[in-house]
Amino acid sequence: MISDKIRGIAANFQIEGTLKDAIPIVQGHINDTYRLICDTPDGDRLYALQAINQYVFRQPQLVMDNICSVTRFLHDKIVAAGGDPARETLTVVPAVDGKSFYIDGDGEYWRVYVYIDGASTYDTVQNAQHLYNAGYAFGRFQTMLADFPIETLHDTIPDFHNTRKRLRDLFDAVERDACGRAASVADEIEFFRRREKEAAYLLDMQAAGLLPTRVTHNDTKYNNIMIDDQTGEALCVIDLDTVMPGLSAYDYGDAIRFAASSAVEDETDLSKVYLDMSLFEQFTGGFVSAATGLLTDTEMEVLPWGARIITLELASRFLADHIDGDKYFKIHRENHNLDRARCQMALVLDMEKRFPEMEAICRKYMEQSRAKLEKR
Ligand code: GN1
Ligand code: MG
Repeated sequence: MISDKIRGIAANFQIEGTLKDAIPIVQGHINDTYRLICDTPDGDRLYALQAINQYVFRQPQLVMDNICSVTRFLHDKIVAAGGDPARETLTVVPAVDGKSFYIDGDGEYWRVYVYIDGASTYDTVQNAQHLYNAGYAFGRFQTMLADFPIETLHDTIPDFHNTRKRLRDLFDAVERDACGRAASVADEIEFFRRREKEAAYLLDMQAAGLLPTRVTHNDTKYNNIMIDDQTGEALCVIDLDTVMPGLSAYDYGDAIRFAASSAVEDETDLSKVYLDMSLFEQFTGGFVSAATGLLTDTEMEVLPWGARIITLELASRFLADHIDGDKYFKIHRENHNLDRARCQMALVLDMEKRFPEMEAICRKYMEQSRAKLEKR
């Protein structure tokens, strides 16, 4: 069943064939997505239709500008390398008027991508090789964008990974206490007060010129990688909404936070939540090997900090949203954002415990892949 609304919206895009189905797909905490199936003489054509969440993205046209310029750039690089751009990067399908989005009667912004067929996303890691490949793909994503004109990117969510400010935002939410929830999470709030200084560690290094600002993805969850059903290769990095100038350690770290955790992001049994070191190792091996030659020594050295701080940051964002009344992240049950915050806090605690081990693993792969590069 296709609703009249979705049919009307789809008609405003340059899609091929006749729309025969529109299936809602549950994906991410932010945007609403449908898979469109269109009948053409050459068989079905698949598309992803998405409503851009305007509470999160205040200027959707700037998000689309970034996505269009980045995917065009990647397209050309992939072609030059002899790859298949239709499967290895997102392709924006223009609206009938040529724009990269369509605004419906309610003022909602919609966009369409070519749906990449024969590949899947996963919420949990199916096998170690997939994870190595995902690490490689996120590392390569940065490498491919190393010479992208960074000054042309819009800051679509200002201070997105400004961890110092994220913690301050949490403390402001506590002050406002919009729903009267702050008192019940006093211990959690204290957890962040004790970590205020280290939250700014990487930002301070960036400000001091010790870490370069790169074109980064900024939302490197494992389910933002499409894995080829046949080969198991990490085919395509998706969800480019937050491509912005950022720190490579945060891209690495956010992927570790999600994929190398022993548990799902909202696990309520905290005894199940820890950093799985064998998953950590797999992802790190892939990422470091793709990023060697690009990342500086200092960037490599701080990768474990990226994981620890980005996990702390997201925990603070979930807790702030819980205190504010669940306005930002979609929730599926009562206290969902609080559960998510507690789970991420448990992961931070475990990373603190295992930190020397994390550093040793990163160092090992850095040395290995540097030796390989020198031999060539
Ligand atoms: C959101 O798009 P999605 O749902 O994967 C969020 C990320 C968080 C993530 C946590 C724009 O990402 O920053 O890390 O949830 N995206 C935005 O699962 O805020
Ligand atoms: Mg996203």
